[in-house]
Amino acid sequence: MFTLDGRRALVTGGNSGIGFSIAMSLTRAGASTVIIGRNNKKNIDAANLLQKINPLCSAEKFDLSDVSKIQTFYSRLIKKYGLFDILINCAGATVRKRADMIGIDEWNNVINLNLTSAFILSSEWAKSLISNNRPGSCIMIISLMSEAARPTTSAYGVSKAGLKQLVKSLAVDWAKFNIRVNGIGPGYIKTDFTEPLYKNRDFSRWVVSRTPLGRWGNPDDIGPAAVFLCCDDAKFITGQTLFIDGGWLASF
Ligand code: GCO
Repeated sequence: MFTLDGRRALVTGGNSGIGFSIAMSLTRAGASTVIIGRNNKKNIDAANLLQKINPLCSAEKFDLSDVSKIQTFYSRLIKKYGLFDILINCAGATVRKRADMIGIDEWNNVINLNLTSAFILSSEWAKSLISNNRPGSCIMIISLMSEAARPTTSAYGVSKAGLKQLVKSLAVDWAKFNIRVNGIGPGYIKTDFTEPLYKNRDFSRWVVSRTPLGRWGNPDDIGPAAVFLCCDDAKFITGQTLFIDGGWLASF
């Protein structure tokens, strides 16, 4: 059960944190995984770790917020690696400022990377599968901020709420091609991304007391769910978002 033997996976934001945990889990389950990241050194370090499990794993440097270049980038990618059965959209950014302090460029940057790039890349990915009559599984990485707001999360939360609806829209559009689209909504997870949050003692204590399971999450809490959603045992699951949040959304 829960095998991804022989599958090819693409993970954006895959060189650290949640993306890397997912890349590792997919690879351990049998997939050959290509990660996309902006930082060359982090890409190489992550790819080295993945290659210890599967030598076919690899990393590609690309900035997904450059949305007009995604189409060309993706066609280059499939010429090099072949089609991808699995796509994980994990690349993301935030601007932690009160709404009236956010500049238009900062807003656009978050929406572009978190939402628009995921839409364009997923569309290119689906097109390549549809024209080759191949099934596929895509996962969007959402957030608690698609459901609830905290001060300083407006751009980020709007992008994630959009992404959660995109999961449903794409799932419905592509179901007839046996292309499934689901979301994973991580709770508060300790990564580079949340470092400013967990290094803040008051905030960190708030997370622990607010989370029924009583702790911050780790990236390793996320990877296995991606394996499950992508494998054939989940073949009737599409359009769903699974929150992995220690019970955060279930309590108030
Ligand atoms: C932020 C956000 C993120 C996540 C949170 C819950 O300020 O960057 O709140 O940290 O959304 O981890 O999913």
